[in-house]
Amino acid sequence: MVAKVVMKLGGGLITDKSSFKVPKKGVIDSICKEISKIISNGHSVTLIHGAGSFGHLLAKEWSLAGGLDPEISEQQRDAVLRVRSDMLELCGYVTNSLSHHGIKCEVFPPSEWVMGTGSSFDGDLGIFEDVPKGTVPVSFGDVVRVGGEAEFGILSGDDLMARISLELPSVSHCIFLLGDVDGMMDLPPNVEGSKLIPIWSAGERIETTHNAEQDVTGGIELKAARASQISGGVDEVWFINGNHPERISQLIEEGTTIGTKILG
Ligand code: IP8
Repeated sequence: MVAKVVMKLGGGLITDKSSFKVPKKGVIDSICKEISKIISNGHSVTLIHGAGSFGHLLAKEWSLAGGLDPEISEQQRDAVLRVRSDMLELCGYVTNSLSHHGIKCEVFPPSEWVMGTGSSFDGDLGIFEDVPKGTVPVSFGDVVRVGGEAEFGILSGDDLMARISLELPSVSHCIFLLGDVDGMMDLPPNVEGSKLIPIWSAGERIETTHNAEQDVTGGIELKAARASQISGGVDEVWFINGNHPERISQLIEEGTTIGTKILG
């Protein structure tokens, strides 16, 4: 069976979240190598990535998620431009690595085609479908335009995942690649004795720690909510450790792997 895969590289996976604009190039490269394998096996991939320290630190510093604050509007507008340019820079690390592995890609920065935040944003998702066969469309969490006085807001890559996975025809796999954790855990991953939850259904409680100091979007809670929404329309929705990219092929070719399968 040919798989149609929508995949998100988490910001904490591809950047060092606590140090401003430090990419994890080795991790990016090993995932892009895996993507080239998946493409050469005849499957298709749409790629989304998070912001990590290329977006969340400045967005937090200048409260960009809350929209325009007249008292600091000048600094905010400057920060909007910087975050957009930093996100393009991070995306460049991903696309350079894809090219290095012989994969063609097309980048769609949300600042150019999205209006509004959250999963009901406006934007033509058809652009992801219109790329030539074998080309990987790439997009990411970004600062986007919003209507009214707020002027701008933050669109999470998780919202892009939900809309793309549910609205593009016949998506078979929706995969969230996480950093340093095998999937959804029953306790915060840094707590001793925390165990992987192999199958998770919406409504089952998980104990999480969300680092609101670094993260302006919703962390694992938003991801879990979006993932269970997606599982209403896509059969294979998974959280997988992005430090073990071979698990992606294993899931696609063998039907299962180490990770958390999300049910609606
Ligand atoms: O890391 C957030 O995207 P996410 C985007 O996918 C910015 O939640 C610019 C902070």
